[in-house]
Amino acid sequence: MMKPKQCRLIGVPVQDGAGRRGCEMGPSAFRTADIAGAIAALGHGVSDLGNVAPLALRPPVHGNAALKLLPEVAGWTAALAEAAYAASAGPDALPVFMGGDHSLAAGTLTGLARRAAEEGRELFVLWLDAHPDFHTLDSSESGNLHGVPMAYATGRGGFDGYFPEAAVRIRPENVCMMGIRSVDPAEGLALETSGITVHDMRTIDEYGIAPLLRAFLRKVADARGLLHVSLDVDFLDPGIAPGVGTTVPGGATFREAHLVMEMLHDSGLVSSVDLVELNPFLDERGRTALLMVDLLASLLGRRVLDYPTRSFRPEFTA
Ligand code: B3U
Ligand code: MN
Ligand code: MN
Repeated sequence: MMKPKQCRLIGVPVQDGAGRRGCEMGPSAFRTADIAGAIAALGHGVSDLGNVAPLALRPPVHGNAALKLLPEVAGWTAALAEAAYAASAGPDALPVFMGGDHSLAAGTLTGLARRAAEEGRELFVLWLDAHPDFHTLDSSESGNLHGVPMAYATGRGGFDGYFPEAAVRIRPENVCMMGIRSVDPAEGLALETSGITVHDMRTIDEYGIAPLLRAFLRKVADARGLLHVSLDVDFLDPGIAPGVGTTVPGGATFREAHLVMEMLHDSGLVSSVDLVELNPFLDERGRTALLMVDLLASLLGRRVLDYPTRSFRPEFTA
């Protein structure tokens, strides 16, 4: 069970890492969907720290001519690493980063890893996404930098001099990806030997999402780790979450996604969250923003049934 938290909302209106414009409207859509009210209704503290602004950096021109807006994304990364470090201070802190495209995770992951190391803990990451975002600056073909944050945060080479130097890298063995169903060849090759746990949709179909997640949560608990959840809208099936620039068929269902969030709540392990890739310009009457807020609410303890019939669950009767 999750204890009452001090939730800190941080808007990250970055769209420079995505191939389509619109993610800069994400933080406004989350606020319009009353993300703060949903959190407060669950008994947690909530404060809105406003939006982060990027630093102005001038990294050298990179040899990969496809890369788009590298100085801008590097500037966001530097600002976010500091913001994430600051917002994660205190035993009950739970920062929620409202994106913004997924390039923001380059900053949040490294800032949170630094915080964890300072507390003598390790950061674990549950990466819920259709994509692994495991490109290096050299291997990206689209040039969209929302495709690189996991490579950067786990210390893959080639970022030196272009992105801010990361004080602490995340151990690939501490990362679990779920929902993966769109992987470029260079990413697939690198993932294979990376040590990252990758549960693609085929694995989820075959085993069910619950036992896969349960195994990872046990690992986090055994290590007394901190757990960051990075939720990309395209983890979800486009049929329920159309408000995203990169729709990939065959995503997580409404039921799978809520179950993940409920299990995360029950684990009591989550210490920070990214909500990324929401593109309100492509959404239908706010339904994707509202669904993302509902998923966050499940993660923070909202439940449908709250009486003893829940004990029919096997782990209660065994
Ligand atoms: N791997 C592709 C596609 C992609 C990655 N992340 C998103 N799309 N959202 C790329 O562009 O690097
Ligand atoms: Mn992503
Ligand atoms: Mn994605």
